[in-house]
Amino acid sequence: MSLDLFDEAALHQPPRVEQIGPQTFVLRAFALPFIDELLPPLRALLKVAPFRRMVTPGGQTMSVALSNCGALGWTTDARGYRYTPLDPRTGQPWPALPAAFRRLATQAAALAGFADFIPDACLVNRYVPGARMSLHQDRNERDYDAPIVSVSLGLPAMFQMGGLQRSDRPLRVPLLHGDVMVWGGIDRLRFHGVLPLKEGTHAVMGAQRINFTLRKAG
Ligand code: MD6
Ligand code: FE
Repeated sequence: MSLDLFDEAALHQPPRVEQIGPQTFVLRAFALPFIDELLPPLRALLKVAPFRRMVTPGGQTMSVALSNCGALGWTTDARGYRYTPLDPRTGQPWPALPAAFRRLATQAAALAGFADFIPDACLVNRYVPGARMSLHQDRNERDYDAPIVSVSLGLPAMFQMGGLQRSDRPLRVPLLHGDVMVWGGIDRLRFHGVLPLKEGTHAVMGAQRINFTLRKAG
């Protein structure tokens, strides 16, 4: 992959840490030094477990397409949301969590004050222009002590970080290629979502945003 001068410069900046809640942090450009180690395993896992649009228990087909890697993968269907060890499409285990994903997650979590984070699940989300994620809480994980580490690649998105009540007015956080969000502790159950993705083409990722969130689910 070739970098333009801007990317090349960004690669050598210290991480810019923005605190947007008591235990919520945006680590600007944190994933950029990892990109060359992230993209080949990402492509490989998507061959084994391609993106698919899942149906919510309410019967809506999600605009975001999903895949997973790691010991557990998040799925939804008419019966509800849950983590499963097998890809329901194939009956096979989800692809292994790539080592670079795990390293990135552990380092990002540490920078945000969560020592020794070892993820066992990684949900991979694909947004094309128009795709969105409505406000939700992440509450299918077994314990809420572990943080969540979320990596944004490709087109910019407007993330909404709400409060502990659905009715709390969300803060808008623009997330760019390489940004990493970490949240946990007393912020773990905050409502959040993503506004509809704007049209565009990203130099590295094309006309899409890929987000992956690393969790300890089991
Ligand atoms: C997204 N992310 O950024 C959707 N959940 O595409 C999430 O729903 C999310 O980024 C929990 C923690 C971090 C996240
Ligand atoms: Fe979420």
